[in-house]
Amino acid sequence: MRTSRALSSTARLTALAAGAAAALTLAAPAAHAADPPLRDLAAAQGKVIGTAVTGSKLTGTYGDTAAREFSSLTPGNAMKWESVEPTRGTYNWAEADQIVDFAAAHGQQVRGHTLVWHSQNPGWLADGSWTAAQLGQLLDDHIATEVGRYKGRLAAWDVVNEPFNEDGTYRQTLWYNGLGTDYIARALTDARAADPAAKLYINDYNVEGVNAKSTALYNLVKSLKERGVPIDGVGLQAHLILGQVPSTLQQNIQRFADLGVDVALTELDIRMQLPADTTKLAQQKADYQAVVAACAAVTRCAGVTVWGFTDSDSWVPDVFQGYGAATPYDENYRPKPAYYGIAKALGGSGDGGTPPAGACTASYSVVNQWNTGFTGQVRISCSGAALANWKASWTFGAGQRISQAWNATCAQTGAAVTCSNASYNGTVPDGGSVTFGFNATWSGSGENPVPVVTLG
Ligand code: 9MR
Repeated sequence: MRTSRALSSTARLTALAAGAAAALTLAAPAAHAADPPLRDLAAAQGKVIGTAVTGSKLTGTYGDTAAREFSSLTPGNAMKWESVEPTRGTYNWAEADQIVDFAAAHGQQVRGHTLVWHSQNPGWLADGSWTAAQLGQLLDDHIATEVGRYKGRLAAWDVVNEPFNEDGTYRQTLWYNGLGTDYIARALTDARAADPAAKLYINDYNVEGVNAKSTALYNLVKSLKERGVPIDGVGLQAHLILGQVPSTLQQNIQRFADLGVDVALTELDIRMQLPADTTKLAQQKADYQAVVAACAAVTRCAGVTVWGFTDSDSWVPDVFQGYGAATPYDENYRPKPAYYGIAKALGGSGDGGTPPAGACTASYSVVNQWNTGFTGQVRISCSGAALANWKASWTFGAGQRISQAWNATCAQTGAAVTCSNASYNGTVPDGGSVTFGFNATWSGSGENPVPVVTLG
């Protein structure tokens, strides 16, 4: 499924740029309020705050932020079967090792993800026709090899991922079809044998609230406990939609805790329809805060992991067309209101992330794209302030050139673009906005971050 991330670069450009968050202003908000980093706030509550990461990105601002803010890392893809054993018997541990080493260097835990799943399996495994005995042996060997490799270095493993359908029946997978429901107990037993110190989890999505699927998971965990099968925790992935945090989240966490297992929110993101605006970002802050607060309220909730900390490293725009902006940082690593919602739920002040009163701000979005170009739009909005004449500037990605503009006069020197008002729209009143647009050609082949627009 790596291919799903390898969308055409123009599609990717749109996916990224369409999520453009509001950018700057005449009076810049501080990048961070007085609160300490999230990992320090979480530690004070006895909780872990984690993020999924991509190994190749762990340098520069991405690496600095991952290290500073988070106390746990989950490899987003690096430990999946197709990543570690693409060809039978040929292993590639490079990215997984890199992430585990990075975590050790920064005093972070690692959640292993994931050992037994129906997706992201190598072709040789997924397409093979195996007897039950062969399949069982493959499962045993895979777990012994991978868990054994990181023995003593990982805090937890998502041993079994996504075993249920929405109605609470078992998902028909390679494993279920070949081995029956017992594949789950077998995988957990194998994992315990390979690393007795790692906490062993079953992880699934749409199990955050009390519903048929989470009740099936509950019944499974209960019966595994009764049978003495090693199970230490449940992972509630929490791929949520704006404004739809389940009202039974805390109650659901509590019922698993009462069974005698830990609970972790393992893949939190909260997607919204693009483009983002201040109202949606404020709702997202409230949603993030509610989710993290539900975990903070239950002693056995170990912590929360976000599924990518920046909108530039999120699976959402690739999979849910028109949706994105799902993480706590924007594409340029600026904390969004959601970041402050997390901080607040972890006992911080949560102050920050909202533009100061009396500011004019500009946001950039791509509204259309084609093979060789795209149409962009910039909206300048004022609240508690006004503009008489405006000028909006940003830096294009490599290979992008403005070819035509409307409602503004634009010029480009190198990658620097400056647009100034037309004769009829120089005034942006308090409480009002002005929008201008442009066409640009595009010949780059890489991903371009969303430009930050500066008003002056
Ligand atoms: O973030 C992962 C993305 O890069 C992959 O393309 C995708 C393929 O299914 O898997 C993503 O992570 C998934 C996770 O492993 C399990 N829960 C759902 C996540 C989002 O798809």
